[in-house]
Amino acid sequence: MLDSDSLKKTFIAEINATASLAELQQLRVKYLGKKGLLTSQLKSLPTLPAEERRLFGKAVNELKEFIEAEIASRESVLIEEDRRKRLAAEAIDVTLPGKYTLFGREHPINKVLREIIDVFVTMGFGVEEGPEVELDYYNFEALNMPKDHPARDMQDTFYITEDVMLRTHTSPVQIRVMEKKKPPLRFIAPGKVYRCDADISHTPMFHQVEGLMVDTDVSFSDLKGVLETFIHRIFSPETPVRFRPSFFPFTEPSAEVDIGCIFCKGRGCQICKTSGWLEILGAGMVNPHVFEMVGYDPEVYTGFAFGMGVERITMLKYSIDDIRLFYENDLRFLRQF
Ligand code: 2NM
Repeated sequence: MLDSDSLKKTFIAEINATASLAELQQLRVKYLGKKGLLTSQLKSLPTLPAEERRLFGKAVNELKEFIEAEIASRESVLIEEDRRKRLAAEAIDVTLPGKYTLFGREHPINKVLREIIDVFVTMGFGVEEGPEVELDYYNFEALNMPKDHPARDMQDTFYITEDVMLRTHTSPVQIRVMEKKKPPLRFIAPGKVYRCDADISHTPMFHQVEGLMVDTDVSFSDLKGVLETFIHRIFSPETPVRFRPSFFPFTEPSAEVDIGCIFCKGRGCQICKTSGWLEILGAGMVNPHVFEMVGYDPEVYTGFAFGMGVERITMLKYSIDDIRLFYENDLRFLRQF
């Protein structure tokens, strides 16, 4: 016998509990499928007495239509719910901050180094490089600084062995090039150098550019012309330049080159120690003894040489008061250049 009412009640409870289209499909199979509850009810139809058959058949059909209609309406509810969930998950919040890409940029020291190289290349100078781990002979001996020379005390050297060290200047590159090539020569040697020193104006590693020009008639006025041109290109064409007598073992005569203080315009301030001038370069005529060391005849050839610290020039160019800022990797500093 068909208990239409209890079957209907069970069905209503079950359909209300369905939470997905998959569950609804399972329910459809359970009631309306080939081996479903309603189909098996209809199988008992031929066994019933004729007068009951009509009523029973009608009840089963009504229940079937009811179930089909309920499933169809539940299906549209679930489809709509599904769509809303999918849209909510796909929603884009256009008020969120965007993802942005951080671009790298050239370090200020490399930027100024490149500008310095460019000025000398424009004046016809070549560019030469050499090892950062250097022999005593190239770093000191050939530059007229023998082992007992007091000038060696001026440089606190990082020694690796007694005869091997981190180069304290790029001058050894000039020696190596002169050993290999005959004059005329005109080149600069940019690169890293090392000195055991650390405070607001010294780092254990810094950058230098040294230059050398050798020919049969190179004069001190050639040196002045080249360095004045360099300074006027790197700073401004109005920058005052002054050459002041000095001493280096590898040049004679030697000079230190000053520019008018860019902070006080020459009036005198704390930075230029009230002198109105700032030292930016060392230079001179190559000492004849250095030429002898590389096999050049000092009676035939003359030459000028100069050297500068790239960090110092960068600090003056951009009014930076502490050299350590270059090597702290603080992006707030590095992004300004
Ligand atoms: C300086 C100042 C003066 C210099 C000399 C030489 C060499 F190898 F040719 F002798 N190279 N660099 C030189 C001269 C460097 O730096 C302050």
